[in-house]
Amino acid sequence: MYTSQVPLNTTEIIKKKRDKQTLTKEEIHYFVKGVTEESIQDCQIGAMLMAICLQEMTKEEAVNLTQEMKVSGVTLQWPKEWSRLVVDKHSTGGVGDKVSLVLAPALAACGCKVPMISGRGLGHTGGTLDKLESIPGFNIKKTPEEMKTIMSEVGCCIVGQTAELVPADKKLYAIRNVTSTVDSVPLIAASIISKKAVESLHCLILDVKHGEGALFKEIDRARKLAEYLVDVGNRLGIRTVAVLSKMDNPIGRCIGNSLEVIESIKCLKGNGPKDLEELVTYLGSHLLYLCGKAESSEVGEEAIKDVLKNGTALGKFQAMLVAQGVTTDLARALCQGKEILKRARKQEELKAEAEGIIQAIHSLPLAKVLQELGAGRNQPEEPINHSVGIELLKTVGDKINKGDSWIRVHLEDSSLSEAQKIRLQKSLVIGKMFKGVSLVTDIIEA
Ligand code: IUR
Repeated sequence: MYTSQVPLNTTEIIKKKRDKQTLTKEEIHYFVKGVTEESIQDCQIGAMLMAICLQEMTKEEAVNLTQEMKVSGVTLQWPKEWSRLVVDKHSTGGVGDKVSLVLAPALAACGCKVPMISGRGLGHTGGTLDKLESIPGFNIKKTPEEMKTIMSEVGCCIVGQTAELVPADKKLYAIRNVTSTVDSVPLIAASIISKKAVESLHCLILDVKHGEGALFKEIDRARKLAEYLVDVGNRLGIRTVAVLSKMDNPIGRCIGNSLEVIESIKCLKGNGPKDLEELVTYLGSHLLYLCGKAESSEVGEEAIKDVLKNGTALGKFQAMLVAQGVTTDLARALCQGKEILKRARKQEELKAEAEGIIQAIHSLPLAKVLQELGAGRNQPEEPINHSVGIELLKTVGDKINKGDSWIRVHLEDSSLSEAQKIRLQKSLVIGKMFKGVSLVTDIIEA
């Protein structure tokens, strides 16, 4: 219950934050309630977000904001016997990042429960929901009761946010997008952790990316965000750790929705690209250790590698597809590797202009060209073409000869323009020597 000496007033609360004062729990409650009930104006929300962005928040304020956002809608409830098993992962987004499609079923195969609420892509980053929607019949809309049934029968589901889940975030995120207030650390933390907190998680692992294709390019800013997220997550009662990982080169060899599903299935059969498998194994092993399913992260690593090799993770993926609306025959054929997903009408390959060893393939120009070709959206809710994508025929560390095809672009109607070809060619960096590097740069624990 909240009691106040003086009636609360939105204008005064904005002024207080503008003047760098600390907001009370009561004031934050009043603001978030006003956002959820639409009793305060959008211009006031925008002003408050800008004040937070410029003046920041104390950790206490950020925790209160996260908690209030969490309770702005319903919280998912699970049977008591699952209390230590419910886990999830969140990534700050990257190019070719299909880790969730592999990790959720792999964790379910290890006995965890994974109620993953995911998002759509915006701008150059892809979204897990868009990837899954390239599979005919896949339904991202599930009620809490339906989620419970799927979690009970399969162990994992990947669904979209609904109007009942963290409605305050939906409104705040939309306004952040048009007020240049997206990259505020307390606002990012409140947005991400509130959505994970409604899943009633025991453990959470965060993959915080840094590098040219990431939200924060500099590792120091990514580290600050990771530490903040870990602290807020733990203060909300979720055992949270974060991993810092590089987002310079695309993850895996495929970018684009349906191509990424096909690559994920390869990884679920133990034949995925090395970097994707490295990330899935690293994140999964630490989560298994965190929730007590493995005695150490090394034991967890073996468990994840086993379920990718012995077919149980693939079985969970197939069962999840069926539970979420895909026909049994189609899910089986897709998992058997049959060509089920719609292909784009054209394919164009580009050839290397020099010889040597590939040092880097810059992810950002690739993702931006794909967005122009219709694989990504400029506005929320805009339709996208799931078949448009890129296959890397060569990858970082490979030897390449002049004239070798290194990239295959799948596109629908138009051809690549000369300017697009130049941007793609410039993303390929060829040199003489190559030292292999790990994707994961650090782990941040409470
Ligand atoms: N993803 C979220 O769920 N919230 C955010 O603020 C960002 C990414 I940035």
